[in-house]
Amino acid sequence: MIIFVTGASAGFGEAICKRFIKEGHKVIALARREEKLQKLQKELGENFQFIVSDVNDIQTIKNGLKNLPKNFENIDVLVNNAGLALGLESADKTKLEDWEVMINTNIMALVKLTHLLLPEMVKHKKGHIINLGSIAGSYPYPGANVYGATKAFVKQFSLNLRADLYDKNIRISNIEPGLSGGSEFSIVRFSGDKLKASQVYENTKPLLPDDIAETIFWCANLPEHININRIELMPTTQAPAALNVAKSNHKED
Ligand code: 8X3
Repeated sequence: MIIFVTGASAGFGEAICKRFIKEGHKVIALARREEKLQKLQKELGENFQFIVSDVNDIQTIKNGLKNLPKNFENIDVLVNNAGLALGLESADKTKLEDWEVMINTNIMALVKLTHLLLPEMVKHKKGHIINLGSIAGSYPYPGANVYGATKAFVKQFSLNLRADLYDKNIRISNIEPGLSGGSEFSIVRFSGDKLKASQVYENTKPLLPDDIAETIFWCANLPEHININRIELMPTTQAPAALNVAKSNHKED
């Protein structure tokens, strides 16, 4: 198979690339950081090809796809992995630019890449789009505001794609992880504050990039007549069970 992975230079993306390469598949990795991609190619060999681009820069991506070796045509699986959370502040204290960046990456880039690659998949009557959602798309929590909303979009977009494609042999899956460590996710969320990021995982056992890669690999390798619509996965140390109620000392009028 040929797998196109966005956000491929670290974390989930890197683990996904390695998982597929290990079984002899071909990977097209998309990321901005060229040195990281070059290093991965040295490690993983010629089955690992890459495109250096921002995930939103469709023209550069199109050119990159044209310049790949011939045997990297006809993408079987698109893994829309690139995404980020910025900040954990209450909605009234966030920066509008942070919201815009999350919407542009988590929604717009995913939509643009899907729009770019889906027609070819339909033409070949074969393809699988695997999106990286989040439990934040189903469960609200303080500070998730726009991040959670972008992931709710990804969930519903995935289900709606199924509605259009069920008779075209195209599979669509949304992978929705909970607390996940071992990636740059929290470092990015807290603007590079490594201490704050590490405290998120202190004294607990989060999911790791290899867990997500394994889930995606399984999903993509099931017999073609099986479509996994959604997978919600959490570490055993997490549960969706907090319903907060604010109390105040105000007397009733
Ligand atoms: C990552 C999971 O719980 O940080 O999307 O929102 S969470």
